[in-house]
Amino acid sequence: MKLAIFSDLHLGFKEGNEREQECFENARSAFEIACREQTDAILIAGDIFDVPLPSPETMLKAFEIFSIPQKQSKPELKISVVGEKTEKKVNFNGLPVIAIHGTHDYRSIGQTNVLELFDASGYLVYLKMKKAVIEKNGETVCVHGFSGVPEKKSLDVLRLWNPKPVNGAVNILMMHQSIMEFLPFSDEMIATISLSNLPQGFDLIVNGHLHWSNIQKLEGSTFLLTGSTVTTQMKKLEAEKPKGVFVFDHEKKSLDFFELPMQRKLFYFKEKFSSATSGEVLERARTLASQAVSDSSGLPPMVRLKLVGNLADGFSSLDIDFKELKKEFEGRAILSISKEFFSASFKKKISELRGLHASKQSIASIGLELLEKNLEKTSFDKSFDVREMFELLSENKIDEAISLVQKPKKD
Ligand SMILES: [Mn+2]
Repeated sequence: MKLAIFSDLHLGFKEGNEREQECFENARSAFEIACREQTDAILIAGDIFDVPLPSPETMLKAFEIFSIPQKQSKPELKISVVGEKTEKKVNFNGLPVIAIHGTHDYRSIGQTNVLELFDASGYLVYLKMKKAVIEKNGETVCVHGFSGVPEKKSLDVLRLWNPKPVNGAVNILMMHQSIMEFLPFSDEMIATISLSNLPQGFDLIVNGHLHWSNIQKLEGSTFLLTGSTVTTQMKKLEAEKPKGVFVFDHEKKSLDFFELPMQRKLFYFKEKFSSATSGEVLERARTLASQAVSDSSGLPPMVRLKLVGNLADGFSSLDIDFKELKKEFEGRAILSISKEFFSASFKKKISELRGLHASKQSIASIGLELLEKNLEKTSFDKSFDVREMFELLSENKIDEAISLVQKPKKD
């Protein structure tokens, strides 16, 4: 059995913007690759839609795109959806699509989401804490669908659901969550699941949500980040990897990647300046944008310019206006430019810090100085021995510090 896998189509992304067709064109290409590669089913790991309530315009285009696999000849296979206490045989047309919801197309419990609508219309098989059992010529693939849940609760919910691989089948877990190892910092609002928390015994774990693709070998398993089919954020990681479709071969347990044709390229530049004039910054931005334009064919590229550093005396960040530059590249590139230049006062603070560093004061003496400075502003000023107070505080002797405040100064 061959399964096409992709994710995060974000249909409706940038509605009303010059990029509004891109999500649909890329989604169309992804479905066409799945058909061309003669796969037996398509798996989509969430965020089919960009918003929970897509506009009728988006819905119409989505139905047109989802009718592409429906026109394929029906593969010789049987699908049933199995829940904790339920089992339902699925009737489908053409090439079946099996999907979970993500974060963008998620609606609260009790509200109907768009995927349920597409499921009821026979366009896809929607899994929410359920598994799809696919059987073909005596072979079975089980797709366990863990639809997106809020990150803070995701580890708890995953443990509660506790998916178990089915014996004698090739097991795929499909999810849509942040994974700690792929984030630059730790925050339980953003991720609670780490690779080590993932359940054992699955041949392949497919995750949507993060928009760049990646394959990582785990013990006895493969962890696949599908990436999105459309670039939604001009991030460095998204610039490095092309968008596409993975094809999983259940016998070889292999993954092949097929790039989407005609995808808009993203160029990411981080440029550091030192004592630059506003003219020099603008000229460099122009050169980089021109370079991106000449290095791409097809759709005008997205160019992300991150300009940092400091400016020459007498120049301020406010002097640099990219309006003209953006106009100059209209129709040739989509520019997104950010500037982070140190201002004079910020530079002064840095030089003060450098001065402190150069004077080689110990952390304790810097702390004592700060405490003295802060006390000067209070009524406690000079009412007790500051050094003694600092020592008590640094040793966490809070009660003694309080009694020091209460008793008069010795000298
Ligand atoms: Mn997404």
